[in-house]
Amino acid sequence: MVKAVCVLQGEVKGTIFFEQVNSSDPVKVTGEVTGLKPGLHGFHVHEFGDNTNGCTSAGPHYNPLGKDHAGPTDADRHVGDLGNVEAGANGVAKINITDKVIQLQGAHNIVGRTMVVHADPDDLGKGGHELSKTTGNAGARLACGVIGIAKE
Ligand SMILES: [Cu+2]
Ligand SMILES: [Zn+2]
Repeated sequence: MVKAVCVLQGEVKGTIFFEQVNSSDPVKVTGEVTGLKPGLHGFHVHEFGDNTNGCTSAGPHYNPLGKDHAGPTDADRHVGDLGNVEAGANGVAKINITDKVIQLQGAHNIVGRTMVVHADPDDLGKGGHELSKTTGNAGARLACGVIGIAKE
């Protein structure tokens, strides 16, 4: 079992937990983000674990295979494409995602990269906007944090 954790800091706050048993198993992503506008917010792993100039320094979506941006269930997607989280009327998004593409070990390891939550919905590559195929047109980076190795 490999465990990782990410503390999101910025205009909103959150803590995200990651778990993977073996490299062939899906990764479980749990946790919550608070202080959001109700509705959908893009949620991605970005390439760099660099927050020196805020969330901007995290670079683009983690995309080691050079694919177009898409949704988490699409066959062709960025490794970092986890889709959206949804905040309720209280501004809290509870996260409970199982993903078969991100990894906590091996080739597509996301440990050391940055998790970002966005101001707007991710259109999953289907919005027809000029940014749909790169970012899902998810807008500003509200909060981010580097994914690190968890204590246990
Ligand atoms: Cu993003
Ligand atoms: Zn993407």
